[in-house]
Amino acid sequence: MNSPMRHAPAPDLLSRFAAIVGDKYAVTDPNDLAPHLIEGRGLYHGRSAMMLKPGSTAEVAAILKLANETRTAIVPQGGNTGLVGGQIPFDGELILSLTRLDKIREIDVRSNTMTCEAGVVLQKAQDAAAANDRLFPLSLGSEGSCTIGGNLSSNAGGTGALAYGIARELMVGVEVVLADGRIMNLLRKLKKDNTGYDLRHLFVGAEGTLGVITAAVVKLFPRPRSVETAFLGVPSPEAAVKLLNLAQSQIAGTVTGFELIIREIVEFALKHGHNVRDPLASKHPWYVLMEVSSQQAEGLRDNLEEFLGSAIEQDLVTDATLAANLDQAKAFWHMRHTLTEVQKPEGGSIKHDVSVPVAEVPAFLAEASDAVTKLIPGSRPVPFGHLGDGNIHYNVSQPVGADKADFLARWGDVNAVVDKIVLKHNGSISAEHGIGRLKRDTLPKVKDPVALALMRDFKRVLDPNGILNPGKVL
Ligand code: 2HG
Ligand code: ZN
Repeated sequence: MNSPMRHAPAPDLLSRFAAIVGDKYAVTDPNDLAPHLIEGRGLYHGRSAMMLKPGSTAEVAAILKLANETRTAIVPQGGNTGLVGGQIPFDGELILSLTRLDKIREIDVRSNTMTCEAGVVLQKAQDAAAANDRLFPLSLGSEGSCTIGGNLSSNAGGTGALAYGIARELMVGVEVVLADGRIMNLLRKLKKDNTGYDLRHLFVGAEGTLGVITAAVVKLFPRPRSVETAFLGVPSPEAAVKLLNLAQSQIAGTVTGFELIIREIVEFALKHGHNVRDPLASKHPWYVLMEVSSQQAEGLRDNLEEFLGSAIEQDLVTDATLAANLDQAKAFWHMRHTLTEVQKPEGGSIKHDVSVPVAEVPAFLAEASDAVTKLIPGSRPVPFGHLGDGNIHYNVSQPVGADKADFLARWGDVNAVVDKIVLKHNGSISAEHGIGRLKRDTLPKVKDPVALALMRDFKRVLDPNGILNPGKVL
């Protein structure tokens, strides 16, 4: 594969790119570029001479055509909320911001589909679906700023995946601009379309390395007529798994959320979060935030109360509080979504976004905590995550009073210990955040070698000049 340009493009080339979008949308002011060069965790700082903000798919196509002809590397960016550095220009690549492609092109309530451009903010998509009495169920902590294009490119998971599926499963059709500027229009609304290779899924989860997603058709669902939310104290992850299985088989409604949270990170939230209150009167080692939804307007609360009564009898739940109203339910979710932020004031945090089969989660948690605290005495594992998907954010905070840089220097060591346990349990080292730059060097150690070779082949075919998000994933 040819290497793309690693140095800043010459001024006359930058002018040619700027001419495609117009000067107003070719950002070069360092102050305006700055927020696009760093990511939320502050792990990476990139550099770039220009951010292009195209206003149409045709402009994206023109940009990629020129980039391909001139071997200019491009990093696509949506809301810049990615957690593995996939959206950061590490070597002076031009940033291709999709945020101006922010139109919802169509909501088809009878086919239950919505056609969104890549830059539509997730919350706007959710709100538009709700305004049409439909549900778009993708839900993430960053939903106020992440975009549909980024969600699909990173194959986001989030809290609704348990019932409704991950981003890949919510995508029905897609429009992609290829590295050479060709536009591939697969914007169909069809569940069944058996016309040869299904190319749509190549671009979902590819983190912008195979093409640039400019629009997508996503699935809509009927809006639940009743939703109940409960915050539960549970004695152990083992009890939480049993509770999940019981809920899935017993409740006459769908379990639409099942988040496991360790007490220690609830303490972080109480200490550092805004408007966070301890949801239960006494402390519990673990919590489950559970949501159930039904198409019946009546009866769900009674079902849930009855279910929790029997769960308490079976010692699966030690204390429970049901949201009395929508505001309280929002407060529970607010606490859940604040968990990433509240780790920051506690100093360095070494992250693992991993998955194991649901049944293996308790063993994984016990083994990982044992190994990590042996490796770094005093380090504080604060696991939480989407138990219903076997997806745990196995984050480890630095020992109190330790030096942050010294602790973060152990990132690789801690990852190695945790990843080994993940693999032992037939899990994945990246459940929902992707590979990006963060896990690029780990991927070859864990991926089936034939699959990895095929991934490289696809990359060569689709991006022979290596201009699309170089150095990410592969
Ligand atoms: C979440 O589930 C996100 O809140 C981020 O995936 C988790 O902080 C993290 O590692
Ligand atoms: Zn998550």
